[in-house]
Amino acid sequence: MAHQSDPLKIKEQLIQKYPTRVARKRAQQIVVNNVGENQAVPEIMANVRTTPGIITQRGCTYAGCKGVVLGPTRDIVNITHGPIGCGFYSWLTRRNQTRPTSDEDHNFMPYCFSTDMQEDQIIFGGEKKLRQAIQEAYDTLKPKAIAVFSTCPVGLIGDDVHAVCRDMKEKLGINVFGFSCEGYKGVSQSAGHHIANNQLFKHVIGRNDTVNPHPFKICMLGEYNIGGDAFVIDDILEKCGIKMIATFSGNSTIEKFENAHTADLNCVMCHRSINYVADMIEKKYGVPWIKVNFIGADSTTKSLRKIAAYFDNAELTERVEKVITEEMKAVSVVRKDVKSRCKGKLAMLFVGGSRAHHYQDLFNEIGMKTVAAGYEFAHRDDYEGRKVLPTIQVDADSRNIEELTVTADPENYHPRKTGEELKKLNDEGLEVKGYDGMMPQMDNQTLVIDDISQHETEMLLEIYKPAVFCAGIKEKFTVQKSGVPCLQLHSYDYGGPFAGFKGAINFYKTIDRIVNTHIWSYVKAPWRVNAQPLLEAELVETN
Ligand code: CFM
Repeated sequence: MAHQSDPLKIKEQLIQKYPTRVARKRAQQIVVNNVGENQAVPEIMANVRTTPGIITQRGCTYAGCKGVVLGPTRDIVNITHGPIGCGFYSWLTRRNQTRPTSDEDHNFMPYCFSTDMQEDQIIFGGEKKLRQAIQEAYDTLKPKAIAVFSTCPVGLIGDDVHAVCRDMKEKLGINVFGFSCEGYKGVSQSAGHHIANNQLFKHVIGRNDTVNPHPFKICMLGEYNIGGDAFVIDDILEKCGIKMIATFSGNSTIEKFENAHTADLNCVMCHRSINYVADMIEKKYGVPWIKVNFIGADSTTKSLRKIAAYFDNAELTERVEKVITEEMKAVSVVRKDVKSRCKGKLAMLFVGGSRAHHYQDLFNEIGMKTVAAGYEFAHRDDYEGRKVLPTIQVDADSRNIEELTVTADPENYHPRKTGEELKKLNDEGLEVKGYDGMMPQMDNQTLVIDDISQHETEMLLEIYKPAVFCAGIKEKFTVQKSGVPCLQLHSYDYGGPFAGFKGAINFYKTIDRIVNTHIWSYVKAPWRVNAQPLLEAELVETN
């Protein structure tokens, strides 16, 4: 296929082979970017069901709840109530790291807990076995908290996990709570994030009101410590003199969650997975939130300055600037060198619900161009910006997820800033409670594709031949068989961290190695090596 540069034509090509109805739907999920005045961008269809038969890269609701949001917390025993496969396949595959503070500190992450549901439970109910599993976990490990995650069959047979959790909480005297995060509950893992957020808010956040006297207290929301990213961010903040009360949920503990509402500012890193917690904490406790991004050295600089601007303290600002200057020295040297070899090369990013946006900053820093990008399961606001929230139509699938009604806490609602102060910050350019989304930052004429299919991926690779394709384990090897290197941006393959200044240097070097090696031009898929097909079949007509 000849290289074409008209993205509209390429869009047509991508959907050309689909049946009419499928093509019509995909046409709304594939958009040629066009940034207008006030950062207006075209509308994209997102967070809708994948058409059956299309190979999607999405995960399930259980994965979003158990794997993504709660998985990185080391001292909660997370029990999967369901068949063993659900537990097994969500067992540390995400490379979320943790660092217990001492040998006494619990760390259950290397374990996989499951009720191992069998036919017997499917037919006669699984509540008894769940009760036993909770008891056994308690007797063996004496954890501070136990969480229970429902898988598809649990919802189908109607086990009441919440009633079991309530009983066991009373019996054992520790926090036991459940999640109705059956895999089919939403159109993707995104529903699982929302369910996780709700239950954390209901059962955990706000249980410990002790206020740390530190003047600059923040929480980091939506940073899951993949490949050690949260460690890097923690180090930077510590150098700057900023106190981290809790991270949701990289390297976290249940005690940190319980105390999270005492921070003075929430910094939202992954907007998609955790903006609900940020909103609810603001409503109940008066803690404002800002969007940050620690992926990219320039983005890290910007985010640190945002935090400093919020606290508006001369000493803090000075310290932050000092850290930035020091760290940027090493960054600039490597960046310049790597840029000389990577400039102008093409990148594509199809990842989750925030990284396809954040990592474009890193590519920009070394002069690479993102020609196509998209999320697997994000919503329109992650593409077009939070300003579109009021115009998003709530469909039956979204209505399926509980929307908590949150009001100001009679005792613990303390607005950290007055309305006037917040307005002043906004006027000065520090957008509180805002997120512009991916599209306004992308060039015009680039392709934005929601929930990309395997077929479209293969077409894009053939048309653009990008220098690197960023995705996950499901795509990795088919992409590489087409002669294009694939960097996993979920797990970072075996590498990382990529966050902060040190992570940026690591990323530049990783990309340099990937896009400047020649081996990819020698790769030929087996079916392209042999002129003759390896297998042949004949259509036999039967009556
Ligand atoms: Fe947020 Fe994530 Fe992501 Fe996500 Fe994920 Fe992930 Fe991701 Mo994989 S919480 S939306 S559900 S940044 S596991 S750490 S890499 S798809 S882009």
